[in-house]
Amino acid sequence: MPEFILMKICLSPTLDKILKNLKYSVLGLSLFIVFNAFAIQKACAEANIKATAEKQLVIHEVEHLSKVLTLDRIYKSMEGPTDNQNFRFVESDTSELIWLVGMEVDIVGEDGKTSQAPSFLCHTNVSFDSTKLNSKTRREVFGLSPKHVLDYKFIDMVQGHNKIDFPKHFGVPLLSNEPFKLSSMVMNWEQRDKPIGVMVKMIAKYVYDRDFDEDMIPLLRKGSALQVPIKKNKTGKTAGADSDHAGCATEMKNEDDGELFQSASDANLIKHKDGEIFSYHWFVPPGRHVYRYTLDYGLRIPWDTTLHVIVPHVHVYATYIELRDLTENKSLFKGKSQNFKNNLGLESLDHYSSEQGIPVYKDHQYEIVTEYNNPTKNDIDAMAMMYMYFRDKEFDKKKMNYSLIPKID
Ligand SMILES: [Cu+2]
Repeated sequence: MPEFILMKICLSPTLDKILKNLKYSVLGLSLFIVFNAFAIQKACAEANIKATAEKQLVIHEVEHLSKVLTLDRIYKSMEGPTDNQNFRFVESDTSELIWLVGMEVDIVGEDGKTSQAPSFLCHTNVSFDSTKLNSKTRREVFGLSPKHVLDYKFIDMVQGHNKIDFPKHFGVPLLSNEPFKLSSMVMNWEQRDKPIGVMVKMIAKYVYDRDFDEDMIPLLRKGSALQVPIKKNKTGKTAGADSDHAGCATEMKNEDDGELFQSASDANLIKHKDGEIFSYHWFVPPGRHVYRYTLDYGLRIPWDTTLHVIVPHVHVYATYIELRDLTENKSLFKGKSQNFKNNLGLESLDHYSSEQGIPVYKDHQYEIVTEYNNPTKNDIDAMAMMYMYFRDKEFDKKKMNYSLIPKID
């Protein structure tokens, strides 16, 4: 008990905290001082060292609530009510360097406080707003070359994975008052008697660069998705299925085994160089199926570097998602997923986070593999993505040019 109080006081230099602690512990502390003066001196000296070190770990949080989103019927993945808002970490006219170090997303009730089922979350993401700060200007401000290409989004929180903390001293460099877009979607697997209103609460964690004596390690985020080729239907038209996929005309052909699949939405179709159409949102028939996809442009990194964080995204009934280095024929990461007991949503999904990281190469070939085990009699929709954070070999805060920051409304 005395050690705890002592440490707390030593580590809490503000007067009000000291007084508060003293108020509740004056007797214990007095006795402790009388009998342990030398020990206090020594412990305080140690605590001061800790306090100095702690200065480097002042993590600020900014909280944001979506509008109320009403769930009045079944909404599957990617079909639920959404909220789109503008977002800044710090409301200020002056810009300074901050580092995003983590994020947490929770579902709450209409009061903005009461916890609701995490399975209502489809996704929350934060992206750059190029209409307010275009990528060319942003690169110049951050002192980056044209080969340093940012993905549109820089953080995604998804069902089964609603919290991420980057490894210690790693972060994504941002301007404190930079304008971003914040987008959230909820979903609902159950038929309900009454509509339910929920809000998405997002807490972003950041640190000020000025609070650090040593340099943070910059992270660059790149997302990669498993894609499945879609075969044109008999009319020559390539299209996705309707959301209820009744009368669906689109066939997806897995080239490896000739099995036929269906695209789950028109919005996620991608035309490849050879003209073939792919989708990263598809239907899985009943039973167990493995899908593999070689990433066309590798990991899309401009340098050989290390991979420190992987946040995967799969839908319910996925059993795992894996990243493989095909050049070296080895598995780099395999994340297993777990459904809720009632099978209505993803309860958990392994992620990867490491200070040491995994060596990755700009010229290697990589593959994403996933397995879905569909126990129902119907097709279910699927995705398999990885949001990866690489050590950024180019960013150097000494090359930042704040004078190039345009006036942003
Ligand atoms: Cu998805």
